[in-house]
Amino acid sequence: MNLDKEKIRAENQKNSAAHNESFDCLSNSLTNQGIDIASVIQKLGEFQVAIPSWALGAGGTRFGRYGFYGEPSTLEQKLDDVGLLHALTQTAGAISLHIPWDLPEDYKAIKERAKSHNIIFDAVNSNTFQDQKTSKVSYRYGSLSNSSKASRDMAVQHNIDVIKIGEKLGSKSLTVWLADGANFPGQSNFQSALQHTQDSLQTIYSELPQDWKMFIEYKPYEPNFYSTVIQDWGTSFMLANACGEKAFTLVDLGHHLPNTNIEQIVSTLMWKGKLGGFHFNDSKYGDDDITVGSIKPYALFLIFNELVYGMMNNPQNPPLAWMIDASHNIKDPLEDLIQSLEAIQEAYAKALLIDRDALKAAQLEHDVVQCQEILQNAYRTDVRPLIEKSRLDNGGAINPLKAYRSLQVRNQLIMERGKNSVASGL
Ligand code: LRH
Ligand code: MN
Repeated sequence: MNLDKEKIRAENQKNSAAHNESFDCLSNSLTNQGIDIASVIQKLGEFQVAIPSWALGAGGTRFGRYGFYGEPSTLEQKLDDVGLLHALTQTAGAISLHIPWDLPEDYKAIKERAKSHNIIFDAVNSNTFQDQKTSKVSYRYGSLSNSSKASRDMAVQHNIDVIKIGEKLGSKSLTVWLADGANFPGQSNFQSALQHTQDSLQTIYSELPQDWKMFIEYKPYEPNFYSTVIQDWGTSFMLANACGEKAFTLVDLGHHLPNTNIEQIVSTLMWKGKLGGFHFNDSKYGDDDITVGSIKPYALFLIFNELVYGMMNNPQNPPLAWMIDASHNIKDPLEDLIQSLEAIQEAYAKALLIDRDALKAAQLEHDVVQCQEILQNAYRTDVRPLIEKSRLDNGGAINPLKAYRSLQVRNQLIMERGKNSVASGL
């Protein structure tokens, strides 16, 4: 299914009066504060988030799965769905594939399909947390960290195969997340597990093309519930340094113990030039993988405050990979992703409005109250007219969710794909 620009333009007609009014009001007040809104709108337009190929259908939990009708059951259909999101939001210009869930068959056709939707292939993700039917050995007790050399070799080879697949698609980065760990004290030797992991990652790294990056994703627990080999940012940072300058830490927002100060982790990694990218989502308890900004929008704003500061002051940190990592249990996956993209743009736009000179002055004067006032003045600004303008300028919908519903996109997908199509992934 394609969403042609004409249909989107017609939808925008319905919302343009309200948009123009709120935009004029906001741009006057921001311009009076000396803010260059044209550069804010441009930065929003340039901000492209990769959509996870594993989050275009209903995920489900161990307690069950409630399917969504019209799910994409092929990689082609997944590319079409990301194309829909990008047509409406103009900020979803990439897809992140998970191998083998999304193993391309016809590379030429897949690349043409992506091109037809103006989307590129962002990081490719390896999967050494599930045994494949063809597997000769198992990942039951780990992959890159496994005491069994056969399991380590299989996992290393899989990552090298994933790089080759990514190269054929034009991707420029590999994301490695390991479920490796233990469920009980005494089950594994922490040091040998870490040594095996470091050696295995260095072997994979030695196969990384010159212009590629390797992202090492950390997580404190699940599916192992006593220890995880790459449990926190420090371990990922240490392993990235052990590999080399093309290896970086990937921050998945859901991979932190309660009340972790994630914005300080982001700041530290950018200072060291080792922040590779993000998996955006939100959570109240564990790795809930729910809609970005649906639980802790202020925390997301504080993270973007450090990101904007880092992008202005840390040339040692390369451009970041922005990706969503979500799982949908109760919302239409495309509506959920539209809401996540909106929340990301909102946090970024608010962070771009922070008066950094005034904040620096207040910090140096230890005017703690003023520091908070400066941050919250930006946070309290309703930036939606700026995001709408950025979409409008790039041919998107002023209000993607309204347009998605008004154009009956889900019903059309059901007519095309039927009620029983199931998407691979989480
Ligand atoms: C692990 C994770 C990782 C992916 C998986 C789908 O929790 O965040 O990024 O491989 O989800
Ligand atoms: Mn993730």
